[in-house]
Amino acid sequence: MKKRIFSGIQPSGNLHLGNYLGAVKNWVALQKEYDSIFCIVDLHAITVPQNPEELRRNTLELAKTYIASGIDTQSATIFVQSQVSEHAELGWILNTLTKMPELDKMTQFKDKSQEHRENINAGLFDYPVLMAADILLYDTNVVPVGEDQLQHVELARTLARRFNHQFRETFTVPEAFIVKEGMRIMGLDDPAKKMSKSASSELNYIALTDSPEKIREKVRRAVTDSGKSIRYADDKPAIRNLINIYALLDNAKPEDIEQSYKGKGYAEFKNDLAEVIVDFLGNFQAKYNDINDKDVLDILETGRGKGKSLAAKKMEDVREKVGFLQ
Ligand code: ATP
Ligand code: LTN
Repeated sequence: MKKRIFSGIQPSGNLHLGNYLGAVKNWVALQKEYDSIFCIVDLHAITVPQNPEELRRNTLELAKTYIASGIDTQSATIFVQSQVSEHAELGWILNTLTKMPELDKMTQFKDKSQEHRENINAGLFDYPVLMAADILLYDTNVVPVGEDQLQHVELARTLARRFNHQFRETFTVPEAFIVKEGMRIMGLDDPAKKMSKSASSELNYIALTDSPEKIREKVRRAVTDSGKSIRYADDKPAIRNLINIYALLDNAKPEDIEQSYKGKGYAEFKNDLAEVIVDFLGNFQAKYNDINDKDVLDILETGRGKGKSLAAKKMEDVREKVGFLQ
């Protein structure tokens, strides 16, 4: 039997190259080898305020993004988290096994509560427990995510073990899967911070929907390091990040790219990088625009059915073990 992967992204706005290179690209690479479930985590998205109409639109657009990126809708399952109510139910039970200090130390919570000072709600704090429920409901073996999610996967492992210990063997203990180069794509305007869709400046990220003109402008204006040469080195974080993006999109090794720009300047490198991105996103956007809403709704409906049947079975076992009347 194939091992299972499970991952998800929040439908909270335009995806950027960091999301694609850190997450979706790896899903596409892994989907043949694994039984794959890809979720659109709308329950997570509402931990920061969402406009209902936009949330609905973003949910459909994210499903399209998965498909246009190459997720095989015949073999993989794509579904919307809120349509399988077991996620919230298991989340509640896992809450009672989670200790406050385990959530208090989460970097994402610290960052997000800084960003949303006016709305530090209990859901934002509890976010990693719901994520653990997502993962554990499906006996997930492997969770492909960007590096920023490692702490959360670690909590899912802890909760699986804790539940198993307290109530007998129930959950598979999952492992994170992280690709080194894609693990953290940094902001184009600030290579010290990760590329983020909630960044304050548009120059931080390249959205998957950006036009060729916008891409060229953003790459041209991306910050660079001191010096003139194209070097792939830790003390050149800006160029290192740009080389990573180039290498991942071109399926090349960063060292080979460094080699081929020996003696050449930033301008030439940036021009070429912009064209690599324009090409890649041109292809992506053509596929995206080809997908119609009706097909996406059908795919999500099938996904809901598959998700529901797996999750319902798991929850029966959980309820029995916890001591709820069946
Ligand atoms: P925000 O920055 O607004 O919180 P986000 O861009 O981090 O949102 P998420 O929905 O939290 O988006 O992340 C979706 C997936 O993309 C996760 O697996 C995450 O690890 C990955 N990811 C996000 N940003 C990056 C990045 N800069 N580099 C690599 N992977 C990333
Ligand atoms: N927390 C993740 C999104 C997410 C997820 C998951 C990823 C929610 N549930 C389960 C993997 C598995 C994020 O912010 N990127």
